[in-house]
Amino acid sequence: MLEGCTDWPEDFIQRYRQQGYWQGVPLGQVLREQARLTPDREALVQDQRRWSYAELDRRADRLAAGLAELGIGPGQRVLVQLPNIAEFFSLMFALLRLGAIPVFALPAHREHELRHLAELSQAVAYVIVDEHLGFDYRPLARALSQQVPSLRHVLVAGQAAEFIALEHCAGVPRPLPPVDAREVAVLLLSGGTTGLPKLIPRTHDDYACNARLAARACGFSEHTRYLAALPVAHNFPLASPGALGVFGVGGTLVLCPEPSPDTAFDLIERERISHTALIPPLVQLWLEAASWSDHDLSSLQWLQVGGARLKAEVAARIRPALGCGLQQVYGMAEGLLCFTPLDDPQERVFETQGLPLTADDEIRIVDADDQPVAPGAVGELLVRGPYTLRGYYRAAEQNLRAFTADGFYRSGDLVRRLPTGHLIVEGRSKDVINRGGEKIPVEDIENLLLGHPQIRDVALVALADELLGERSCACVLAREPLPDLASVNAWLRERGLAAYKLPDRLQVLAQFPLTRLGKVNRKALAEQVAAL
Ligand code: AMP
Ligand code: DBH
Repeated sequence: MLEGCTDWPEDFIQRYRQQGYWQGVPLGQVLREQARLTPDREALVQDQRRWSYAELDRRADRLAAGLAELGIGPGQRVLVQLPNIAEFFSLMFALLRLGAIPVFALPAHREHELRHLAELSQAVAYVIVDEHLGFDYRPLARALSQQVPSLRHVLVAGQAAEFIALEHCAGVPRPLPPVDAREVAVLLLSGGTTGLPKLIPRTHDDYACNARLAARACGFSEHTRYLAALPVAHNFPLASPGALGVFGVGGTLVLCPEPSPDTAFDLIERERISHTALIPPLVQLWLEAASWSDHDLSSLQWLQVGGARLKAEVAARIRPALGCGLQQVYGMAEGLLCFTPLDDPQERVFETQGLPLTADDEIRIVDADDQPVAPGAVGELLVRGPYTLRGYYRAAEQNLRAFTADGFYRSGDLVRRLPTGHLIVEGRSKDVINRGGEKIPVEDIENLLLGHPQIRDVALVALADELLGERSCACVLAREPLPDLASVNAWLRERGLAAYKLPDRLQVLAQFPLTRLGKVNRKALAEQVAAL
């Protein structure tokens, strides 16, 4: 296995193979097989572009040959930062066929996150789009290639400037060395429990299992027309079941450039979309828009919602407003996926985050001493299974804390389990703010803010928010002249922080409430600030 990754123990490997979770088929081959079965069926649609399975397959092969000519090969990491465009998929399959490993950054990430990802992964190439939603990625690539010596190439979808145009990077397809399905296929980003994002190795075997079984749980078939409204670099629309789930059954993926109701409703109507996936704040936006829109949304069968807790009142409004069923999804890029079954009674769909995908997702719900809580009580969810990681990439020290000695991943989520096995997410123990599904690693932002000349000390806390569930408030002890939110956020932006991580509020205080041990009492602090 790739250096810096933790493999499953041999007895688990045998078991997951025997039980058919791991099928020994590399992800590049999944597309090949579908292209053989249904060459002319529409694989993906973006704007005016429509690629059949045969076309996607061919493009991936040509691009793989072009990348090989640049010297990109097995085991090398490539930092990929692309929005929802067709090239995301020709590139992903090209890399998978080469055995090269994409590291999927989100389009919203900026220099602060990207430098860290490039350095940690020692990426040899960085792939961007020229511009998306008014942001030009080329200056970012210039800065990054100067700062990170491992980066040898920058490839650009669109106008390449001094870099290599992705469309010119094509060669004559040739046989490539076989890819081992037990190897790492992709590196996904963790929402973070501490500090900067960690990298999650997902093998061909485990990620194919993830997508295939999720597609089954969601009723995907060759008739599925899935709208990717969330950024496809994220595990939810990428493989849970998302794009990979669609490609595995010969359905059609329709790419949406951004998730506003205007854009998405046009595509749902035009493309007769059957399934899509959203985070909770977008659900509320879509529900409002649907009440005055005259779009025909009648093709929509299922809306999957995950990433943060969905309020039951909002859940209940989905069918009346959008005319489709709701499926709740509780997932993590680290692995475990839970779905409410399609035939579950309404109250369980509204009130729970579903059942684990497989019988071999071993779930433990434990107290602070790692002891199982009483049935039905709230505790931290630990998980082990055929598609849940055993260790973060190059993170030996953090892994000691993030995993138990017997290989369970500590999710940091507080959950309880109903007698039916359904899980309900009640909160979290990890230091992350969940801003409507977008995860903000508290420690990383605090560390940055401590470098601000006017800030003596800082604690980033979550405040309740009607739309987002939570928003972030930077509580600071400050020097004169006292800083304000606009100037602090401008300062953070200059440091290249992704916009969704900027504090929503800044509160200057004279002192922090402390615990008896003298640490900042975050709970008391959040309550104090919420009451101001
Ligand atoms: P990430 O680490 O970015 O993959 O985010 C995964 C985390 O998102 C989980 O550990 C949960 O904290 C949160 N999450 C995902 N889906 C849900 C959901 N349906 N309800 C509540 N929290 C969720
Ligand atoms: O929040 C997540 O990371 C998430 C949510 C729903 C996820 O990774 C998934 C489904 O696969």
